[in-house]
Amino acid sequence: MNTTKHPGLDAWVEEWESTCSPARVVWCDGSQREFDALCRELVAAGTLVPLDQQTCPGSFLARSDPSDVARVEEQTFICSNSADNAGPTNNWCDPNEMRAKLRHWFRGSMAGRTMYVVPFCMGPIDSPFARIGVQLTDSPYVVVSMRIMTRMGRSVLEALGTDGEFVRCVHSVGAPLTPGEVDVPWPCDPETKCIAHFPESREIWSYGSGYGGNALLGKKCLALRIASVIARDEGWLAEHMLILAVTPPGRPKRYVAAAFPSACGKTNMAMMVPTLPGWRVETVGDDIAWLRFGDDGRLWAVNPESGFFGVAPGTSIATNPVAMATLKSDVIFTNVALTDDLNVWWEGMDSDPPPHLTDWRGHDWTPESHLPAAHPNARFTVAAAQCPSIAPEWEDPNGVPISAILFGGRRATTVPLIVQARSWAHGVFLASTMASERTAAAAGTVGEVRRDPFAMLPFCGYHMGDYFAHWLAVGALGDPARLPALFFVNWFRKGNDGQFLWPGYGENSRALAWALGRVEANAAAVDSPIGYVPTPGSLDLGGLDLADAAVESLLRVDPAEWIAEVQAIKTHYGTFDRLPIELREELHALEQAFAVEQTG
Ligand code: GTP
Ligand code: SPV
Ligand code: MN
Repeated sequence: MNTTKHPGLDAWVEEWESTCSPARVVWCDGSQREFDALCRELVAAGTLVPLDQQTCPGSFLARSDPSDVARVEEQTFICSNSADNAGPTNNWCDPNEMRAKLRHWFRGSMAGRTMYVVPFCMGPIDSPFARIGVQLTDSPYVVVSMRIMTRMGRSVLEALGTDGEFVRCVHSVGAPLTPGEVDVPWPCDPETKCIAHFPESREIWSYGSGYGGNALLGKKCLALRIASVIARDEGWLAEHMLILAVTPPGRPKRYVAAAFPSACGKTNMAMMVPTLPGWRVETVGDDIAWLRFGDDGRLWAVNPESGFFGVAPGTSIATNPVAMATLKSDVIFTNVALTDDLNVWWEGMDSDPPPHLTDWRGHDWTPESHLPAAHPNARFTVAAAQCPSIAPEWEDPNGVPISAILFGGRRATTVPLIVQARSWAHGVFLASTMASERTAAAAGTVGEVRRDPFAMLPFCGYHMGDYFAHWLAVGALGDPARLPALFFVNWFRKGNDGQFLWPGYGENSRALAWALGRVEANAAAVDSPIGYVPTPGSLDLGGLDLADAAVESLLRVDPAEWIAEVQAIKTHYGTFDRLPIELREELHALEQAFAVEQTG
């Protein structure tokens, strides 16, 4: 067996080898050659289907097991030493109990398979933000995905040296092979899955799933759940945010981060093509941001990932041409539909589907079929470097300085297009009340409104009340003049006809422009009980065919809706045993403001 210069790493790999009993162990070097060889093996195994090499060079389609299509929040655990530290929004299990249970499941779980050792780095390897992980996995699909999504391979082992720290990540699809057994294209454990995090020892143990955030452990598990704990301890922030650069005509470039829940528009916004003439948006990251203070007192952000694992359905030339251009080659598509000429298709790509497709389950599909051809959580995995709008500075080891942070979810009612918080604490309050209609990104009922504070409900590795306190503390450390301005946004408000009031996508540049106008202190606003709302005249709506009534509805702070919202926020806050007093005060002030408005 290959051994490194790092005895701690070697010993850990040996320990898991003896638990999981793989047929062999392979140390990944991260080379193109290794990637190509793994893709060939995956094609031979039926996991990957090569797409047409003229139209989609270097691209493949994978179809998952129907039981394994999204993150499994019910089976995701924060195993902190004390249940109190996981808080009311996380599943908790005693770490010793969880270790014993999972050890038992992992015993022999890799039989007949290869155990890959995947050293990876989140953040540019030369960045002070960078964090190293090593993932053991028996899924070659995960290995090739990790090579796209993270900086992976030999250079990471070199950076680790003889005693460098790394997050220990163990992953098995939970499908051991008996001698002579024929493998299936997407091995997993259809019944039993468990994603366990041990925040104190910085470990991740994932069993039974090969899909997305359950299995690519650098992403949600390390860069959000474990990193949020490290960030709390060290005074920085690990967030479910996109990062973009925006350059208005004749004005300097600025950087904006935005937290939206899963499948609520981060990838789209990060790749936005502004409809405002002369404006330019460049992409820094589409899902995760790590933010910390620079020496200049501003908050600087890096994207810890090196690829996009983006939602396919709804992506089209009309909605996201930059993503479509990014997907020209070298993509791993998962759970999209396949055309008869080996191209991909999904709902929302074209107005008319082709007459025949193979759907995400591998079945024949025609436009008469009742089920979607692509799974609603079908995704593409692609290198960020091949995105035409990628900002040249996206890998800057120091990150980029953030001028504004937007928070938003999918709300058919109540929440206006954009509101600016009055202060950092008020912004923390608004973000703590965020809610969104559930999407297909996680198992559960799509459409139901749930509170998703900071878009971090499924991703905070500790007590959400402490997380709010941490945000307040970060704000208190900063110079208010240098902190990013905070905004609450909603692209998804609907009219009485049930249709979206706002066209979204590139038109969101109009809200972005107003936010920059507020940062630069020249955009007008109305002081409403929930914060500063644009005056209709302060939003640049030139060239947009939008009725005055629609604009009024989009910007409306409806007292009846907000009085109901205040009650819903009280219920939400009632679930927290630890809630910073400042947030209760903000809620009280909001309730009072509406009471005064009603009587006054
Ligand atoms: P995760 O990767 O799950 O964290 O999601 P995300 O926040 O990056 O979501 P993404 O940008 O992939 O968008 C998900 C869905 O929302 C897609 O179907 C988009 O077409 C749709 N969407 C994105 N932006 C807008 C918008 O401005 N308006 C409307 N109506 N839909 C949007
Ligand atoms: C999300 O669900 O927010 C994602 C996809 O970005 S996954 O990596 O599967 O969590
Ligand atoms: Mn996400």
